[in-house]
Amino acid sequence: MPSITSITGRVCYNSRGQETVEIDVMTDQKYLGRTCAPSGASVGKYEVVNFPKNKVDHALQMLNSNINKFIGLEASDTETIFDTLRTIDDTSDYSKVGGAIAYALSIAAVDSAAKALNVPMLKVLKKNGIYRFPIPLGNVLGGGAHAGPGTPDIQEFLVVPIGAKSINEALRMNFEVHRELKNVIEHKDKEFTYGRGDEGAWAPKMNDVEALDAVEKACNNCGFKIDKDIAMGVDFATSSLWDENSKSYVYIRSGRKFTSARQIEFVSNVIKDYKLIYAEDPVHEEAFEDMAELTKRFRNVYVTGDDLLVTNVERLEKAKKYNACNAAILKVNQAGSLHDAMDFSKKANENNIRLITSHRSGESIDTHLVHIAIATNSKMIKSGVLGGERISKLNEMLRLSETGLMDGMAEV
Ligand code: 2PG
Ligand code: MG
Repeated sequence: MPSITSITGRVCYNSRGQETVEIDVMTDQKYLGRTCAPSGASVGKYEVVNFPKNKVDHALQMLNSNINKFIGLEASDTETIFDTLRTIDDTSDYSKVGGAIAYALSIAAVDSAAKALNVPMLKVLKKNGIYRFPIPLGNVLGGGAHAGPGTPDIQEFLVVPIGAKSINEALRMNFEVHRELKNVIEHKDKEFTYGRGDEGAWAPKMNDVEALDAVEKACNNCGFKIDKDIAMGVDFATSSLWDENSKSYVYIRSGRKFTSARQIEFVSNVIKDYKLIYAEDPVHEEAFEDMAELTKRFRNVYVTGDDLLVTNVERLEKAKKYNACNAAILKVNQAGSLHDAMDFSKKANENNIRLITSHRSGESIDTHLVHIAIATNSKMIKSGVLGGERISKLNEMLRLSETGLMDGMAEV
């Protein structure tokens, strides 16, 4: 069994050029596992702390003074690594060591174990059974916390290639829509600069409805039948819009202000008008009852909790009590270590809450996300469309399609 022989941490940069940590875990003195911690721009209130006291250096000091505790541990044993992390940091939000260290260390360990065992990482996380590709959600147009003034208030307009028979076809469909969307936007706005947001989605001067229309038009222009070949999805990311003082959703760019009831009607109309298959965080992170109302209204839609759940088992249990959602985002760095996230995925799967494994807007070129998505039986994966840090994950799925391990696409 591969055991950890050395650990090295360093300061690195994410795709937004922000400081983060990268950790190397060496197993049996020769198998290198390496992981860089990502970070979000629209961060849920209940996510774990990324860096203690907001300082990357502080996180690395915490790592360096505790490395010995991890030497000799079995690298594939996510639970023992979690237990050991917990001897250093017993806070519920990883505020002593930082979620970034918990994330990078726990994933790098499994990465090195996979190399030592000479198997793809997904095999270490899920030893046997059926492996299916999650449907790649293509973020083709964006605004909110991921783009600048003039762009939509809504964060992500997504396409879901539901009719694709293979991962390659699914990726091609997403690229095609992204490409055609550029023409659609340019037609409407002659001064379009081809600007893109943090995740590679187009960031045009448009309001939310114009953006929805543009994505729909791009799908049609590509010859894709909406609801059959491709479907639309939206990450409303409404915790960024919610104003606790006035108890309303403030759409600053379009100058609208919605009560909770009006927000539910707005989302319902968007779901119906654009036949959405996917609606993420349509109401803010504390609005369990409003989420439940939407889940009740739209049983065939992935009513998905991201900031609502923050990959946290207790929040999932609360959501279950309210019947608040039928799908959940899985972001390892919201939870801390890989074991925390695997535990969450197990509970979600047991409760028929469908999983969508997701990147963060500030990413690295790491590809572990894909293995985690497959090993957790995720139905979909959010990893963007364009940009090296997005493409790295998409290409990893193509490589995996050559292994003979994979059994087609997940059924949505
Ligand atoms: C989201 C994510 C990823 P961020 O809200 O789902 O798309 O964004 O990483 O900025 O939280
Ligand atoms: Mg989200």
